[in-house]
Amino acid sequence: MTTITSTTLGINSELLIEKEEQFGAHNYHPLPAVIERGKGVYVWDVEDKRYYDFLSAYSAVNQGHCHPRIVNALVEQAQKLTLISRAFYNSELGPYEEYITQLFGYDKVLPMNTGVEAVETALKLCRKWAYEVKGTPQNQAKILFASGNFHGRTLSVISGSGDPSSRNGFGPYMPGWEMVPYNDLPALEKALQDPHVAGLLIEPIQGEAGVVVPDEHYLRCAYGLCKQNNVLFIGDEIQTGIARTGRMLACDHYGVKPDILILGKALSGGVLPVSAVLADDEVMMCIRPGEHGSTYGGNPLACAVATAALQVVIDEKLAENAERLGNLFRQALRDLQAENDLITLVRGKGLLNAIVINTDEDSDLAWDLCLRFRDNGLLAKPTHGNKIRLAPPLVITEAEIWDCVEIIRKSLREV
Ligand code: IF1
Repeated sequence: MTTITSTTLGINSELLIEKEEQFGAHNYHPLPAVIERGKGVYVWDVEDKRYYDFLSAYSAVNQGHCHPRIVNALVEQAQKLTLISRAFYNSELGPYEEYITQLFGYDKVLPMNTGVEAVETALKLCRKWAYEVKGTPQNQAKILFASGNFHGRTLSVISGSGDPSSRNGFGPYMPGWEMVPYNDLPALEKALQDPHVAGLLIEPIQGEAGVVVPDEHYLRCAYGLCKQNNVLFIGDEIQTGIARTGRMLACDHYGVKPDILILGKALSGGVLPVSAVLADDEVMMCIRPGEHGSTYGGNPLACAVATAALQVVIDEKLAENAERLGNLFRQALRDLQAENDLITLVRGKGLLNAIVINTDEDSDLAWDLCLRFRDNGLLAKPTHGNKIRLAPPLVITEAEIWDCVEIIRKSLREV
């Protein structure tokens, strides 16, 4: 593990990091930067040093930090009613449900809070649909997970993960999940021959794997294979959705409409945990009162915030901005790659991008490069050792992109 050393880290930062080390569980290894406030694409640390945020809380703050319209919706609703539970109706839920279902084109929505809860909800829905509609014998339903996936941290979801650090030491695992290789149509076709397969859970672009974009026809054909075999295509757009990749959904690039759509993260603009599962009646009506729920799911605060967060994405044309600036940014990164042999690969879509660094996964080089980025005023973090995700808030301007390209160029020279 790399030691925390820096020329720019102030005394307050050092003290606050020590507190987290001492009193917090060590389930993370953060890059040493202690952030106190944010506005748009910028965040400031406790010493008031300003950074571009190129992680965007894993794409939860697509709308930029502390977007005034979203914060305003939060504050106004917080002064009226925050939580009543689903034991009663509330004034915000119906209008939000109408808005989000019409926006994405589904009959119904089931509101949850964190991303992984929405994934769990989708998996439960898929099993219920298998038994009630597809006619799968009880307890025989299988759901396919893709290799390299990341869908969250619950026991059931890690049971479908191939990543040893997510999975090892937490058994026994949930039965009924099967792994198929990502971006491999023949393997999928073979797996779908099993008549007990009820669903395919898939990220259209794999985030945690290091922004892995599948072949152009993969998702369209995977969707087609699911249809042929009466299997639900379950799209996890928690990270790729809400304009991040240059369309409202990453699936929109490929002309695919998931049977079950899972949203989270930027659905709230990073203000509070809000997630959602969308599906048509044939699937959603398989769940009846008492069979699923959550204390906070569909709370009025979340509904007000999510409505504002989605409106901001549309009104500020963030998908268009992500598409245009993403193309510019990837080209600039490829130019950097040409002049510097530290970068072996540039990949992504819209403003969800990653560079692969020319080392193995155990090397500290990507981490050291991220420390340089930080010292030069840009925050990003390595994934799987040698990949760095570069995903700024979608409100970033072209001038700011060029400024960041300069920071990256400078840091590459220094490392
Ligand atoms: C952490 C990764 C990103 C997700 C997809 C479900 C969830 C996530 C496609 C669960 C969450 C987060 C969680 C975060 C790190 C982060 C992540 F690197 F681990 F994979 F974004 F790339 N589906 N992803 O990406 O959502 O329950 O967390 O709200 O610290 O674990 P959640």
